[in-house]
Amino acid sequence: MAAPGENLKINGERLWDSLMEMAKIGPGIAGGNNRQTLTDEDAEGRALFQKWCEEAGCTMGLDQMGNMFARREGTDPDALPVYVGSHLDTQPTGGKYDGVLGVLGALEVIRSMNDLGIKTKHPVVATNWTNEEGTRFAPAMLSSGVFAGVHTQDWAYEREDAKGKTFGDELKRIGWRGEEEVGARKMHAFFELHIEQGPILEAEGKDIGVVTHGQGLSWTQVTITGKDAHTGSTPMPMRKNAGLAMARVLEKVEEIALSHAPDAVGAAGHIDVYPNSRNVIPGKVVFTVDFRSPELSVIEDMVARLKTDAQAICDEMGMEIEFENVGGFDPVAFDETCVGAIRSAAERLGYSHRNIISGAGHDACWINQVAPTAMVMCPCVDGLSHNEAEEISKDWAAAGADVLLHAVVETAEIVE
Ligand code: HGY
Ligand code: MN
Ligand code: MN
Repeated sequence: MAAPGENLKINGERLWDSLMEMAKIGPGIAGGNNRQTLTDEDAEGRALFQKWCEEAGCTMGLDQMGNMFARREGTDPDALPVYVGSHLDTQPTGGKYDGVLGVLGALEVIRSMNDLGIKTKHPVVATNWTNEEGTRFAPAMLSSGVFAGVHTQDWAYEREDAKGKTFGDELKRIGWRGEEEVGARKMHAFFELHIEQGPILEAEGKDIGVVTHGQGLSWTQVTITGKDAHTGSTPMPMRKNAGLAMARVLEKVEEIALSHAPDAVGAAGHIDVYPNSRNVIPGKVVFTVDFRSPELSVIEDMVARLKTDAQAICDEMGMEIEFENVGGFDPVAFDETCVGAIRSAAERLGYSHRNIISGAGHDACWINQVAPTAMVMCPCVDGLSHNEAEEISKDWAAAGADVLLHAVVETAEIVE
């Protein structure tokens, strides 16, 4: 396939302006974003994305999980499209770029193709996947998972948030449930631009991460049941303090992850304490242990040891414990041809680059099961993400989108 000339570049100012415009929707309290999935703010962001896509001449498709597909026609309407995108939903204390850079980077690719008068054989489709974060409705990457056949749509629709609202009801409430069958669309390839969400690229002074693999993850929800009691009048030996048991289990989580240093990681980000009253000993705690590693055998070992060690702690303290897997996926190896297109684009454009394994999960990890898929990453300041202070530079964003443009246009086959 003909490769684009090195002079083909996106419009970095326009991309940055679009990022800043989208960041105004669902603002956080410290300069980032709180645009959680299926909220009114999510709906507002979707409408803005659709408006911009239609202004760029795209036609918008919408499936029954609310996944958005903005199609730019190719010269061969029967050719399978090249999809490119990420997610617009954010963490409650999220940054302005996690996911959003990939969706608006995809839009910028289409806008630049229009400016440059580029024709391709394959159509190009800018994509927004619903509920990548999995914060409000677990698990993460829910809708790309349904698209890839990993989850059923009925199961996804029944996912409940902390207030007992279901995914299906909320999707209908915000008016973004489409009619298209989820997964019916077939792809020639899928590309995702994403911030690294880690410190490697910035520390090494690299502009581009060529993502060869994504590490796997496992989310185990743990419920420990002790006994509510008065924090003042209950003698220490008589207590069944579920909060204390959790603290001992979380110490084990740290120990287990460190035993597989340097690649494995482990923590609990979701913790609910009941009744969560200042003068009541917690009778119940529910928390989710997030283990990750590039090696499946390591993930399996960490989860097994969590269960053994946590059960022993609760047996000794006379408490009940339950485990439930609430999400996860095996480590992924991305498509070598697509990864090659990313790497040769970075070389052609003169951007410094290195191979990298994604520490975070992405929609690309599921789409990799149904289409040739690859990711391109840009650095982020101090490797910080899932924090309102998440920051990137305009140049990093532009370099990532330039590489995305080249990989997409090459894969979609330029028509002279
Ligand atoms: O959990 C993840 O890795 C992604 O950010 N949702
Ligand atoms: Mn993301
Ligand atoms: Mn995220």
